[in-house]
Amino acid sequence: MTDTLRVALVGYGFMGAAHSQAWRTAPRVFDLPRAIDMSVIVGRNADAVAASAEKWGWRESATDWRDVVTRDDIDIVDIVTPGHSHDEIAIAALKAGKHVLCEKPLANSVADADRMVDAAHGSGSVAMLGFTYRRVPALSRARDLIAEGRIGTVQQVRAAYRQDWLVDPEAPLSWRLKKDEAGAGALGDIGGHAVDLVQFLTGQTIEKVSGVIETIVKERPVETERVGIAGKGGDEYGEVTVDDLAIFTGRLSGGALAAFEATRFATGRKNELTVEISGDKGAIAFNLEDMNVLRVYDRTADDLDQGFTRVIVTEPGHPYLEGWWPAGHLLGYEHAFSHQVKDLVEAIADGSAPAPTFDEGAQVQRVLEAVEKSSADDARWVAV
Ligand code: SOE
Repeated sequence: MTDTLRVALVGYGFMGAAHSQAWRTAPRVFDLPRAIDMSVIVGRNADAVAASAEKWGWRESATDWRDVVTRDDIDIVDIVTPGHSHDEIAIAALKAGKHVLCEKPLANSVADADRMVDAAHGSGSVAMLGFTYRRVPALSRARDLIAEGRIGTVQQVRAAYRQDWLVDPEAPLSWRLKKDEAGAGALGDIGGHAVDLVQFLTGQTIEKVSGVIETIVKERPVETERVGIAGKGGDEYGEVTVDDLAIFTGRLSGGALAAFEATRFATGRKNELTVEISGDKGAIAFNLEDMNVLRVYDRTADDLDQGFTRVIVTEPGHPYLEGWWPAGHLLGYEHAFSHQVKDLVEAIADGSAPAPTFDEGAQVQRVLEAVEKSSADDARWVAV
């Protein structure tokens, strides 16, 4: 391996844009132990991927990931394709000795996820999963506070990821609404974030679940053009094969009960991810729509002074803030992707395993699959 890490990005949709920006920005903002070369971006449509290469700053473009992941001049394969192709691409890249960054979900099924875990274990390479919200500074800070015991014993958890981009029944049948490509609907796409965050923040795993998933609009216009996440539809209709909405309960390994919601039908909620962890000494609360803020409650404070404190997580001492702006100058959605690149590059340089690992990704898939099983059996409790 050279001192420069040469990156291949497989995929060029919404996540392709986010990851490209991070590969470009992270080395400019953070003092990384290795230089980055944005070597090649891969996609099936030659013209479209060439245009993305030009726009986002990749040196070349290619149409076949199989050729690219075995190239001698590539060190890292970053996978941002839909979930159904993650296992094949990641396993081939790991076999070829490459480090892998894979967007969530790890895979569309537990079986595929387990094969990826096996490939990662035997590889000697770094394999990291892109549950990027862990690297929003306010959430990284929340994790530290909980680990330090600031809220005491976790007694109750609420996590809800709410969007509304499918409320319109004419919103087209994009790949995110097809089980064979996306694996699951709201449950897998955004419920997975909620599950990962609760496990990350509490340091506990979800051991059993009970829940219901539902598809509200069962047929939609077939997508004719991909634009953003919603796309454009035509006159032909096709079946929606994933859930629109999931509501479930989980029992954490420490004993607390957690309430989860993942929906694309929360009218008016564009991309609201809320997490609240309540303990016997205090609580933390976070809302992605106000993502620089962490609300912290201290039950040990004087009775007359109690209340949630609105902490603005932009101090240079807060996680990841050392590279950015003076205190109080806010960060946004894209910054966590640069933090992800920073942690990946540092882990490659020092030979450590960056979280989330593929094992953690497979565990999230187990939780999601258990929710599907529970829903199919009248919300019975299902062990993970
Ligand atoms: C679409 O629902 C989506 O882009 C998810 O796929 C992402 O993981 C989430 O960050 C935002 O919403």
